[in-house]
Amino acid sequence: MCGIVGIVGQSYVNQGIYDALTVLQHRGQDAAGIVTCDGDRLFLRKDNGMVRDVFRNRHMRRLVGNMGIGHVRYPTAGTSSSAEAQPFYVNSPYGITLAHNGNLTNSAKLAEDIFKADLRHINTNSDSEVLLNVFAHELQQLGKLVPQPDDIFEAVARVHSRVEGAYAVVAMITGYGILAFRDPHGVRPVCYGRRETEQGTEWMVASESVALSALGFQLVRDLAPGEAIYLSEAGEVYTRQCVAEPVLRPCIFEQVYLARPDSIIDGISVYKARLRMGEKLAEKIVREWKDHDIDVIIPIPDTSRTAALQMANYMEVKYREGFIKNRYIGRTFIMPGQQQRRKSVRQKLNAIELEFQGKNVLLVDDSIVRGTTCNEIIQMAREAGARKVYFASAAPAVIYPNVYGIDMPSASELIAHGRSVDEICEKIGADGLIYQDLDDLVAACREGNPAIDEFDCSVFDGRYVAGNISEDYLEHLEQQRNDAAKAKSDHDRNMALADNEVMDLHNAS
Ligand code: PIN
Repeated sequence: MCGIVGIVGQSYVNQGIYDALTVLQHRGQDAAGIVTCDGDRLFLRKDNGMVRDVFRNRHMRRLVGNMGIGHVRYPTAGTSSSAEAQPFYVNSPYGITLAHNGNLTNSAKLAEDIFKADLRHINTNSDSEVLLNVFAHELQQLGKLVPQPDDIFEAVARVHSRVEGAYAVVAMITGYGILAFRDPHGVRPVCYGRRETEQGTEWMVASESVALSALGFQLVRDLAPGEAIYLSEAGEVYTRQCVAEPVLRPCIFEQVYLARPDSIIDGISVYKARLRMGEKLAEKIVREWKDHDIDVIIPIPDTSRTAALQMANYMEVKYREGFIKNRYIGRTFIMPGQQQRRKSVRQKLNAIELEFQGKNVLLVDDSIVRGTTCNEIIQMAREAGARKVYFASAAPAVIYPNVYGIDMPSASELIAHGRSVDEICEKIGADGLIYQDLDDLVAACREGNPAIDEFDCSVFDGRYVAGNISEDYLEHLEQQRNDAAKAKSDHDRNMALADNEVMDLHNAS
């Protein structure tokens, strides 16, 4: 998962993009980048790290220009070297920079085509670089000295016909404008908005509306699936549907956990959707655990708070903050995946014993993925004196890997893969476990926008809405994502970080 932003302003946009990236930081903490355009010159700064660490004063001073794009990256397998921080750049045609959120499921085939048929060179393992080169190639094929909006939209239409998967893209054409587009199923989110200033109107595109509202921009709307928006440097706005049969199938996991609660995605208030998830789950508990003996509902911070609060209201059970999160956590050096995760839970959360002593507690989390943290947290609740520890997940069981840009583990690492609810309950060491039903999750989200027929629920039901997901592809993913592969990429990343200190070709550092 990643965050994207683009601004066409009336004055320098460096601070605005930086601020927007900090607001989108929850979408990716692994790397960050900004590129700005001043006349016919580009200025790029990108590196591994959090936004506040990547951009220092000296970088910000050099990121001049009234338009620019930015990106925050979440680590996915094969994308941890700083050379794969975004935005990416190609010099022909016009000089194009691009950043994206999502995952191209035919990236390997496209990379081959780009090399053999389009005669372009790809220098990283990043599918964003692939996407950029496909777009650049298609725009170049139109052979215009000055690109018009029609040309840009035609190139986007051709990208859609070649590319498979989920992608929300922001790109900048040097000296001309900013472009954003969304895949034909609208799996990943992207919206746009405007802000009036004394000098005139400013435009912004972003992954989530919270980036707009935090900067004083008014949300105009989400991009439709398959739609593109082009904001010229002069501030003209063009939008165009670039696929013949768009269907909106937004990722439901954005509503469950990925997005900030103060965002509105495809017309759905994430906060309200989470309240409704709580209510539906509470209904299920009351239905299925008729004579429950729960004394207190305790959320596992932060995401689950909204749902847990509503559950407590509905069930007329006390709501208490029993775990306090440490906001300042140091790094864990050289520890393999599983061991590191265990240690980091204890560093992150601490129990307030008096909320647990002698009580039957219901712990609520937004989802259970690997199940390692809930195992640890249940033990912590028992050590804090809880009599019984029940566990509730505001999302259904996560059974299938994600192929649309969320960094989920491989199927074999998902605790619910191939296990019944009772088996999972035993494995995490709870006295009872309850999951949200998928129909209820969908209903909780749809209530915010009944015009959405379906969501991408692939991690819960294994149906990949954008199609063409073969067993081979899933097998390849399994190998890429297991802990051993991660350990290797961590090693590669450390080497790349060391390299980066002496070899930094593009960066405005
Ligand atoms: C964490 C949100 N949420 C907590 C992410 C843990 C699954 N995990 C998904 C639960 S926060 S595990 O609120 O953003 O801090 O099942 O993989 O152990």
